[in-house]
Amino acid sequence: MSNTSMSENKFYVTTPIYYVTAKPHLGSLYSTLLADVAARWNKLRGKRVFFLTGTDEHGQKVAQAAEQAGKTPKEFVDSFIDAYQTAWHKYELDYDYFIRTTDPEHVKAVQQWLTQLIAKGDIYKSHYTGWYCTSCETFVSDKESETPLSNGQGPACPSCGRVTHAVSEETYFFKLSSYQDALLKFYAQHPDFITPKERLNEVISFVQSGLKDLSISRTTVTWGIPFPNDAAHVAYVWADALNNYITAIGYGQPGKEELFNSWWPADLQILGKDIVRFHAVYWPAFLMASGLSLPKKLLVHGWIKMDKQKMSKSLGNVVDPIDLYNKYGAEPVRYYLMRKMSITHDSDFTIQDLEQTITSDLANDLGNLLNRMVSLADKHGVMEVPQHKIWSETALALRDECFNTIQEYEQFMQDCLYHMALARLWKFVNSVNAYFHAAQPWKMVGNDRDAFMEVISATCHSLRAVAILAWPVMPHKMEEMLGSLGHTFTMQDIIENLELEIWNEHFMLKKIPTLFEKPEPEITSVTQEVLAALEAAAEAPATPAVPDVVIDDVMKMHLLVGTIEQCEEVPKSDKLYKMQVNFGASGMRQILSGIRKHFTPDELIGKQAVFVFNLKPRMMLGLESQGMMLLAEDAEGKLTMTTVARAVPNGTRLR
Ligand code: ME8
Ligand code: MG
Repeated sequence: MSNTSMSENKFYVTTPIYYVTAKPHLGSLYSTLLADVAARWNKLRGKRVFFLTGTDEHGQKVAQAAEQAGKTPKEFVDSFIDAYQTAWHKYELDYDYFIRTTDPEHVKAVQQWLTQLIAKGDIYKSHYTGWYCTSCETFVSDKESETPLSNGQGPACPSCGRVTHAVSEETYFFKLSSYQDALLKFYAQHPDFITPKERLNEVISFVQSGLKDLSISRTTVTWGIPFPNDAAHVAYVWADALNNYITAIGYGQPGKEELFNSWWPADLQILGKDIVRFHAVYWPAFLMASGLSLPKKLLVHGWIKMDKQKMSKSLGNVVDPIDLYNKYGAEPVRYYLMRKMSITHDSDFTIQDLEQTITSDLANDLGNLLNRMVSLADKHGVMEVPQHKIWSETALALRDECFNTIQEYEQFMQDCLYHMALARLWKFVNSVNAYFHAAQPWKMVGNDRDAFMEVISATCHSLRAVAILAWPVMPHKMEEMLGSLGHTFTMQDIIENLELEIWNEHFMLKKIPTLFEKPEPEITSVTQEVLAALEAAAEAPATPAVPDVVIDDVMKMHLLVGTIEQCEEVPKSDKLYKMQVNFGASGMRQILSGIRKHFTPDELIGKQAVFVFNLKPRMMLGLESQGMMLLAEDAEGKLTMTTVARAVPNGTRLR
């Protein structure tokens, strides 16, 4: 294999390495998950993948936190590593290497890097006077700062707003200023270096405004990599940390040159918008000084916010990924973060939104569709679905939609716009739902077997495409879904095959346990509102025409939320529908309702509505009705379903 084809066929992705001052939180999970999705997506494209993550363990910030905890810095950082690795394993973050900047290989390689740059004249010794923000581990120049405060404290850090402190010490400088032109030339020649583009413009104007040499050593900090031949200095933490991206793949380590050359340059480096300058200015300049190529792309994402503030270890307003894992499982949370956090902007995290997304996108739209299709096939004894030969117009339209989805999804994934990719894919999931309901296969089975099998086969093909496309985001769930279709997941050129596919697969259906459970809500605002209204009604002065009830009367009635799973016309009646309603733990019920003039089955199937669950069963045209659907009638006699403002588990009782 030639060098070029080897490098085209590899994908090296990195995450920031996190300061180990606390356990990981949802923000650190998010960056690492982005890398995992990118890694898996590229595996699916047949690439050789290396995925690196790790921890940033030196510097003043970590040393201070350790001191506050009453531990030595090394004891302190060691105490968190397990929490990181455990969280990443639970979330199926399949990294190839976890680097710690206290690893001896890294320490030695950084020292060698410094020696080399000193010899080259890119590092020189002088004196630094200015401001320092420990939280950002960054020097703040007078140019960037407001007028210093008089009480000895420095101006606010332009990045995080915290107070900076004065620093005046002997230091080694890196000749950043001499790379200004080369950097500007590089940005101009590589307009795609940073995604999204706005961030590149910010970087360009920062560099154009003039670069000063960068202090890269500290004498007032001892927790760091000792400078070669000058033990009074330790490496500035960013000069140490940024190099992890090359030391992890063997840079500066004898015998590992080939390994290094097979992975470098990185194809994708993921980071939050808080650390753009370090990655887009200092890091490329360091690489230029060492004569190394620059990374191909930086993906800069926005922040996850809680109550409008950036979620962060320093603020402490964090969500523990382990709590979410215990309650919802790894893959629903992965889906939520990829679907709802828009990569280019800041996004708010709320539990309500997470639960709502799991219920609607995963449990209802996808899980229910698979379950309904397989149950229907099972009911009619056709678990083996042969190749379908001649497709009808409607099925061909769905197939076209499937092809378009694959192409558009692929483009979004290549551009790292994962939230857009999933939004596009779920539009297709909804098309499949609409197709399935409109086709009404449960009606066909008696009279048109071939049409019935076509609907099952088209749905299987569609779900198979969804499973493969969504695999980077929910690997195990999608493998389970494929298993239910009788297929096994393989990594062999799978996207390319999908693109060529003419829907000639054979399926062997298998019932599987519910793919996505709906989250159990604590107590919903809906039920609280209903309760309040009932109480208010019970207390309000009665109007003469309406008899009083007391709360005991109200509580006699069991009003339950259920999902209408099936809906068929009752023969010999022009009014009645026969519905199968799912009440979760309270079981399935057959309920008849005279609403045919008002709704099509499509408008009912898959919807949640409110039912009187303990109404005495009644016979209607020889069929038993085991409950009653509640409806609202307007002045013109038009009926509307009563439903809940957001999805709740089936069987939830209104009180
Ligand atoms: O900056 N939303 O480490 P760090 C989204 N050690 N992403 C978030 C986030 C949030 N609320 N909070 C943190 C450092 N992140 C350095 C990096 S790299 C050589 C050295 C993510 O622990 C995001 O990727 O402060 C951010 O850039 C990174 O964690 C910062 O982690
Ligand atoms: Mg930070």
